[in-house]
Amino acid sequence: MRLSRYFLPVLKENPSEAQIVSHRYMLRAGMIKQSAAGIYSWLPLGFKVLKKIETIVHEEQMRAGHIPMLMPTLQSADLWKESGRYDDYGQEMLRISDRHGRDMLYGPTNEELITDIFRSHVGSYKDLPLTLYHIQWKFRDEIRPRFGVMRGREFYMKDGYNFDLTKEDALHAYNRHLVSYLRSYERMGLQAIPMRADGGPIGGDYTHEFLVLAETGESEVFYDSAVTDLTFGDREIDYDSVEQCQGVLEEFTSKYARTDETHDEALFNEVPEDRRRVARGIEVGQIFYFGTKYSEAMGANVQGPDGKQSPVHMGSHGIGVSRLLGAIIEASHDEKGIIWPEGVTPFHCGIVNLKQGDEEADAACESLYDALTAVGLEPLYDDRKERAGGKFATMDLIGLPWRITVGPRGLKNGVVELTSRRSGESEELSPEAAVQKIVEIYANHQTGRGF
Ligand code: P5A
Repeated sequence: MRLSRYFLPVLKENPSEAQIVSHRYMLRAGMIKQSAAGIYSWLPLGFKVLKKIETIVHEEQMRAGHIPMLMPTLQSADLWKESGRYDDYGQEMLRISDRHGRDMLYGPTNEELITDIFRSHVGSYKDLPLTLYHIQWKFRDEIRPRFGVMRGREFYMKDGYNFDLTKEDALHAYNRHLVSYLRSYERMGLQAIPMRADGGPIGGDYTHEFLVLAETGESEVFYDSAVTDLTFGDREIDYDSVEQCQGVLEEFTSKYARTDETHDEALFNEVPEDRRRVARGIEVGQIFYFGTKYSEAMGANVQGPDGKQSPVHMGSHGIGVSRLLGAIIEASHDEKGIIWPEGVTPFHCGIVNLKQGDEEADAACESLYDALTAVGLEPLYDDRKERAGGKFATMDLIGLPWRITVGPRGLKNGVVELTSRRSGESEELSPEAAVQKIVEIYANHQTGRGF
C-alpha cells in the first residue's frame, strides 16, 4: 500500500476522551472512530488488524476441529424466553421490536440460537462430538462503556459451542478450547493466563477466563508468579487425544491463578510468599462447561447408544476479538506509539523515502516495494512529500515492527537502513539483504493477508 493512496487519518493531538494508552493510540493512529458511546467504525488500519486477529482465531479453531458458521446479530426473543434468560439478562440486553410488534434483540451471546439449531438437526450420539463456532458482532448495553474497544457496547466476539453425549466428552471439548486459546494468544504475541473464574450470566461453575496482565485491566487477579513462566510454544498437539489436552490443562491451571470473584485467601496463602502476586488483568476470553443448562430448558436431547434420550452436554467458549486490539496495545507500546507483534501487524514493514522525488530514492523504494509484494508480504510505503521527521513519527505511531529507510546518501553506498520498532536498533544493508531479512522474520509468523 502506498500511503499517498491510503486512508490513514492520524491525529497529532491526544484525544481528551481517551483515558488509557490503547484507546489513545487507536484514535491517534486512525484505527477507529467513535460513532456513539461504545460503538465504533473500524477505519482501514483498525479493520486490517481486526481481520488479522480474526484470521488467527479461525485458523486455530479449525485446527482444533471446530466448525465455522455464521449466525445473525438479531435474534427472536422467543428462544430466550424458553431458556429463561430473557428476564435474567436485564438492561444489558438491547431489546427491539419489529414492525409487527414482535420482540427481538441484538444478540449479546448465542447459547439459545445454537441450541435451537442443534435440536432441529441433531438427534443421535452418532453425530457427536460437535463444536460449532462463529465470529460475529455482539451487543451488550454496558452501563459504563469505556476504554475504546476494550469495553464496547458493540463488539466482535468469537463464540463456540460444544455438544457432547457425556460430561466427560464435554470436558475434553473444554480442554481442547483451552489449548486452542493458548495457541491463538501466543500467535498474537500475547501471554494470556487461564484463571478460575465465575460463570456469571452464561452459567456453570466450571469456567476459566484468559487474562492479559496489564495495569489498566478491569479485573483484579491473584496468582502464583510461576504461571507467567509457562508458554505453549510450537509443540505439536493431537486435539483428539484426551490425555494430551488434559495434560495441557493441568500444566496451565494447577498453579494458583484466580480472578477476584473466585479468589480464596486461604488457598492463596499456600503459595510461597515471594511468588504471590496481586495485579490487574484484561479478560480476552472465557471458556465454560455448563452441562445441560440450555439443553434441558430447550429440549435438546440426543439418543445414546442404549437408545435412551438425554439432554446434550454443552459448553461455550468466547474470545474478545475486538477487545484484543486494545489488549495487545496495552501490552506492547512505548511513548511514541504502538509496537505490533509480527503475528498481527497491519503491514509487515514500512518503507520510508527520505527524499521523495529524488529519482534514485524513488526507484529504490519502488523496487523494495515490488520485491516484498512479490513474496506475499505487504509493505506500507510512505511516498508522501513530507519531512522525514513526520514520516518517522507516523511509522512509530502506527507501530509496524520493521521499517526500511531509503535515502540518497545511503544509496550512494548501496545501502538502506533496517530498523526494529521494538528495540530501536538499525543496521545498514543492501536492499536485497533487507528484503531477505524481512522474509526470514515473517517465515516464523503465519500472518494472513490483510484487507
Ligand atoms: C462464551 C461464548 C460468553 O459470552 N458465550 C458465548 C460465552 N462469554 S463472555 O465472557 O461473556 O464473553 C466472551 C469474551 O468477549 C469479550 N467481551 C467484550 N469485549 C468488548 N466489549 C465488551 N463489552 C465485552 N464483553 C465481553 C471478553 O473478552 C470476553 O472474555
